[in-house]
Amino acid sequence: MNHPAGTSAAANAGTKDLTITEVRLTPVLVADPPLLNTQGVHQPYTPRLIIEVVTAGGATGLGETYGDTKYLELARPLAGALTGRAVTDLNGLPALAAEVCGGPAATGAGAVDVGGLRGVQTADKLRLSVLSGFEVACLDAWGRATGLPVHALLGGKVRDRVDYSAYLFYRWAEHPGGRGERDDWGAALDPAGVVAQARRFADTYGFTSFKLKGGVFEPAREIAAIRALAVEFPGQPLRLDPNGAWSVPTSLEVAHELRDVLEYLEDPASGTARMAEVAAGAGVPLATNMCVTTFDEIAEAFTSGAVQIVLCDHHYWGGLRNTRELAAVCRTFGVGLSMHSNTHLGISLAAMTQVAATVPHLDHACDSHYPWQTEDVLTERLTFRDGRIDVGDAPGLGVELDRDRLAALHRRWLADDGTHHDRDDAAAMRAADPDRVTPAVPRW
Ligand code: GKR
Ligand code: MG
Repeated sequence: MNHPAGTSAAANAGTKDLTITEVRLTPVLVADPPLLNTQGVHQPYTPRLIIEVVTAGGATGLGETYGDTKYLELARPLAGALTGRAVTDLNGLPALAAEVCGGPAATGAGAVDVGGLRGVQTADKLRLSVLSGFEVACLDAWGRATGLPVHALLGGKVRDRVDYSAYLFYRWAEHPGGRGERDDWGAALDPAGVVAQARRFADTYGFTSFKLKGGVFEPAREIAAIRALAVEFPGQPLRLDPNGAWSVPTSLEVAHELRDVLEYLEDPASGTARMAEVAAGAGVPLATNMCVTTFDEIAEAFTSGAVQIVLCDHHYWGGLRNTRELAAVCRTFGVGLSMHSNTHLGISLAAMTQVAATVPHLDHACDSHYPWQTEDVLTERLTFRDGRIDVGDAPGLGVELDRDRLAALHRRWLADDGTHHDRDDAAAMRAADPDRVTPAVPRW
């Protein structure tokens, strides 16, 4: 990498030529703890892509998205095609991406494997995830150049703080073979471990709602963990998300067991049809970030009553403005809105916070993996206080890139033999336990 120094908002303020002169892509590997899910375990390092969009006026906007190979392959042609366009031309981005990244036919139409955690994936969805990072970078550059926060470019904030929930995971104390970075969280494999983890989240960050990633152990064990959380945090919102690991009867059993304490049950079963069957008898709202992750999937899910809450995610939906469009559709249908998170850094957290601040009926605290990521590419990490992040009025996203940190995480990516260039939780679990068979869905 050979980057010019300086992306400070102050340096960029007042520089109004918004033509894009350069786009820089920097893949990085970020330390990730051994968090468990129904597919397997997080690898010691996870790939992310940092995007920088530079304008003729000298503003540099930051974006972040998935860094796996299939995303990088789409990001490279899009980065090349952006030069000469204006950062304000956001409505032109989807057509440009379709043109230069290839349509579904060119990139392999239909469902492709995605590790079972994100629902059916298509080339369109991949492209939207790539596009989202560029849209955020353009908005950041535009905001820096004009002195406006991103939320102002989206129409203005309706709240000054965004609520987040604690994202609890069953986890091992360390990665198999002691690989990767160490942390001091210890193992969480039973109700007591989950409660201890939740207590630390509450005491450290002030979170008042809690989501447990489920689908790891047999449902009775996960029911016991939620019950233990309900005793420790009476009346506080609790969520359980097995990523579609359960059959319809199992989903209904769990829903009946926990309906007095759950705020919502997230993706108990896989696919819209099964979710609709569960929703009909669950007695607790169902949320999803798996069966509704694109506009095409909305009609069937909403008309069949399969979901009562959609977890928006600007990476999935193609950016901050599409997230607002999703919010409007949800509002129209009386469907609630929450926010999904995957492993991410501070640029994405800033983008999530900016868009969340502009959506009036974001009725639930947002998810964020961020507390699990102790490394970042920012000069200053974002901080949760009372479970919230303040929505500032600094230009753009209001965050600054630390080039040394970016370079260090990029060097790790360069030095990697490819093992961590593509997230694969199932492979990481097989490496830890060669007898492990990747579970079929439904698992229970
Ligand atoms: O990081 O293990 C994980 C999660 O399972 C993640 O991959 C999911 O996308 O957090 C996500 C979810 O809510 O389904
Ligand atoms: Mg989920």
